[in-house]
Amino acid sequence: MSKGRFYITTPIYYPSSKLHIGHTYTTVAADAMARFKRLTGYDVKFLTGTDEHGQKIEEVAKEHGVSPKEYVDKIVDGIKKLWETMEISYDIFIRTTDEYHERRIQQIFQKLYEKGDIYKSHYEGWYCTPCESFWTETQLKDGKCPDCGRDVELTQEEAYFFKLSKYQDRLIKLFEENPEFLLPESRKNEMISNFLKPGLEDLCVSRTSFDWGIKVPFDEKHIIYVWFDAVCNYITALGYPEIQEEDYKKFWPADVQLVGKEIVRFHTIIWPAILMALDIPIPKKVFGHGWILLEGGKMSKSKGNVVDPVVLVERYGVDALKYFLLREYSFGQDGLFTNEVLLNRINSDLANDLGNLVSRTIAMIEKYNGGIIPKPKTKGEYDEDLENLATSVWSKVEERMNKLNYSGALEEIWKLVGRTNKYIDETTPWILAKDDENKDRLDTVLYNLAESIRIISVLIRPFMDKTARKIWVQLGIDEGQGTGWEDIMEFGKLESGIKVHKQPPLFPRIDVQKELKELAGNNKNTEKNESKNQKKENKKSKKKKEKDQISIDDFAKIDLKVAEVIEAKEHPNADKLLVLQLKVGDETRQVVSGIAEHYKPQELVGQKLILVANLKPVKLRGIESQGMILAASTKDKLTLVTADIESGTTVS
Ligand code: ME8
Repeated sequence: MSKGRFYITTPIYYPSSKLHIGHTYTTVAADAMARFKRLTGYDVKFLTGTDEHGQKIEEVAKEHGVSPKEYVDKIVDGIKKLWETMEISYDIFIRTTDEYHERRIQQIFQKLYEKGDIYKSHYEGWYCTPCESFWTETQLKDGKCPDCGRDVELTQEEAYFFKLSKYQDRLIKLFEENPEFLLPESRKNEMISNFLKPGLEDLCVSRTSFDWGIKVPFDEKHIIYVWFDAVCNYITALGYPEIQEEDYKKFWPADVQLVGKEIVRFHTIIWPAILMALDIPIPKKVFGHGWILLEGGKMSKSKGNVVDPVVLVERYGVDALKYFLLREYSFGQDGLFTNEVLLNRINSDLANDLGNLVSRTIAMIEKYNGGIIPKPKTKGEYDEDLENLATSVWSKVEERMNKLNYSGALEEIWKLVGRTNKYIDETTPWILAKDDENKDRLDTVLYNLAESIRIISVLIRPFMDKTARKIWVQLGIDEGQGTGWEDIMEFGKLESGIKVHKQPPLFPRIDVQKELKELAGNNKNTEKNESKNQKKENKKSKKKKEKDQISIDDFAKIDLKVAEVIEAKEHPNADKLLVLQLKVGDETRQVVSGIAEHYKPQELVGQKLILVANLKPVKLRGIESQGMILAASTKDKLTLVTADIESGTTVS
């Protein structure tokens, strides 16, 4: 009987041509949890997918000379293949370009607009394209994106806003009343002190300066902000808002949402606020895991310091890699990856501890009992200790897994691996085998070893499914013969009389020095390829730069005029905007400008500024702006360009 339902999600991945080991960390962790919950009797839904819209994708596709859809289609196939290689047992793979998702996002947007939680206004601020994030001037760090440290662009456009500020108090309450909502604890403090306490601003949720996204249903010039579209995947994948029976009803709210620490803000502030606005429940838990770092920082393609999971899987097998990732690092914290740490961990825990235990036991059953698992007979010292541990590990694993403490869960399992190895040394079967009088005791020892290995094989199923199955082959059992979770609460379930099958070692021992050299050689080849790629990229970007250059004719299209401020007032609906009346020769122009934080209205009267006079008029928060004035901006200061020349003069 099912213990209930369990919904777990990973973030949806940006279609990047090469996902690295850091990306696989989130899916490997989610996969182990999904398998664990299935094994322990839950009805599980495990969601992953791809986040395919946005400016970044549009730009990359352009560089490749293909349409964004052509570009993502190819890459998404590669991502699905990677998850196949990594044996990721997802139930749903959502693409944000799936027709059903796009339709449901429009329905959600419409719903919030009708409710008044989305409204039209004007955005003026900074945008980080690689992170697809909006930032205010004060949030920037040394003028760069505070998340990734890269350049940001000044963005000014008419846009729809989501009333995030309206949900500030409810969000603070959510954190206060649900200590388990965001884990680990340190991330919660970060969200409260960095974002919630300073005060939330409404969030810009539409863009007009590019096309690749889902159209705002009632204003097709706008596309929906990619993060709004992306976070809502967790519910559109279940049918919301169209089909609220079946999956949505059964699986929402999510039990656990796994995310990397850099996107916790989107998942614990913006995402719950959208859910509050929709009047639907908040996920039970968001876990912000740490980063896998290389010397020199976080892995990233632009830094060229990535580790390819496929290379590691080809050399050491998928189970070794999954085990390593979950055992070596504490899930909430950052951890440093080196080949040496990986190889040593495989050798010590997998080749030595587990691999040797299985091969020694099978070899002894072959040698001392003709390959047949004997019936246990004479009890002896050490048996009880082994049995007690073997039948209690499952509850410790459950406890650790429910806290997403993967490393701790594996540590508990390896206590049993170690105890069983020690049991061999204590009972010395090779000495018992020398004397027929000890045959009954030898039978018990061999049985207990095989039984303990059966229990270990079930315990490792969520983490290393293939290895568990390989152990069953060696023990001569099939799935269903003592391989379920409930079968490890009792010692003695393994049938006697079964024939064992010796197989090659589960994890061959690695010659670390030799392997390190080969991996370094591999890297050099990759570096060579990468430097080739870099050259290609440079060529491409040179071409792009050339393409980005404009001709004198293009420039001549811009009509710049000297304009004198004859009146300046605060905008009635926006703190950051001023409304200026400008004299341009004989004409008067009204311009709305985002300079209120830098200039007081009275300072401006009489100043002669440079106006882009032939810009199409737009309404900014309800007031028409007939042009734009030029300003130079440094990190935190904005200075208007002035000219002591008669108003109306053309600047060229
Ligand atoms: O963030 N170590 O997608 P993504 C650990 N599309 N985890 C890492 C990592 C590293 N070195 N590098 C990446 C996005 N990750 C958005 C999500 S969800 C509505 C939208 C993790 O492809 C990262 O933290 O950049 C994130 O959890 C996942 O890989 C996908 O990252």
